[in-house]
Amino acid sequence: MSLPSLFSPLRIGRHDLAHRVVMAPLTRMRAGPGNVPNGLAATYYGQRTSEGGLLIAEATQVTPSGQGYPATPGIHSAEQAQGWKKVVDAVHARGGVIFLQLWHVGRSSHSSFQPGGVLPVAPSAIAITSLASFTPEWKQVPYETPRALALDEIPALIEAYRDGARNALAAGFDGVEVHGANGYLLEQFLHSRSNKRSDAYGGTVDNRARLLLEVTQAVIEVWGADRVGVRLSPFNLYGDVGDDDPIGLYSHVLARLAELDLAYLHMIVGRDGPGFDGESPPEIDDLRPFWRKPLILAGGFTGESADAAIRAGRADAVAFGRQFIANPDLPQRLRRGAPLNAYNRSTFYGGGAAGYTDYPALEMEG
Ligand code: 8OZ
Repeated sequence: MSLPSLFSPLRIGRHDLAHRVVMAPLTRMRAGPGNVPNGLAATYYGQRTSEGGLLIAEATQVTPSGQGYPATPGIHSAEQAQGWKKVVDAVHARGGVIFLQLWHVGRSSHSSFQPGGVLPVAPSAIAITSLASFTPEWKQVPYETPRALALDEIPALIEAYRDGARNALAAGFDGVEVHGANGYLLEQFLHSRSNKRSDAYGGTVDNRARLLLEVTQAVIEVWGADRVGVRLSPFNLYGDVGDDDPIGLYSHVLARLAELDLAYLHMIVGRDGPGFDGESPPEIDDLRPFWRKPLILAGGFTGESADAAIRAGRADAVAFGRQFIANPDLPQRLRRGAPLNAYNRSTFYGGGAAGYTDYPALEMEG
């Protein structure tokens, strides 16, 4: 089994990749005190590095108010940037390319995470009702009704992403990915179900896309467009988002992002959120005409289906999540057609080395 399309080189922006098996950004909730990535994180990412392979580091809050889960890493303090530098060094030592995913959860938070214990912020004062929130103590509680951001608060939010982008640059990353997916802040602004604003950031698709585009522009000013990617989940409903007309919205978003000359666009094919096991909606391919630069797809692919998607021009690279958790040497295994380790969902979030750095690699063959 050789999977020739998956194992062909690809240039994304400023970087040459040796193959197209990408490690998806994966929340693991194992950061240390101060939400600093610890030594285990350096081991974990180092283990998952292949020569010329792209890793997208887990969603990382750009500001304290952007946190909504326990022990997720940040990129707003010098200590966090130092912790990330150890991760980056471990990946570079093995010849890998690593981007950091810049994150703000918006209303998917709880006042117990917020500085001063205030309510989380959102485009509109609409609570998530289909899910429970975490607290910093790992309790599950109902989501609160968030506070709608005032128009004059939005520039500071954009500056938080810019600062996070600067800190990621100082930590030595190779690029950054703007998290515009999975029901978090930027998707709350994009989708009609969560954005009921009547100012310049709500209403028309132009207005709902404005914050994503302004944040992406600010990040580009730090990094250059050829080291910036954007992740979207056009059909996502997780986190009580969802759009009345996803093709109308995202054809606009992609056309506008295309003007920015990004390194890549990264789209999740599924309808659901973290860990979905469903079928890909065929509509994702309806968006392909609006994006001709490198496209990464993610969501339930196998080596074979990834290779076929690339061969068919549906994608240029494919990101793997759960399989990468359980298989530190996933690219080598896929290339050889080797069996995969099964993943253990109970150790996805929180804890230490178990289910994090103790999945075995294939024994090296002579
Ligand atoms: C799983 C648990 C918490 C957050 C995402 C950042 O889905 C996440 C996430 C995943 O994008």
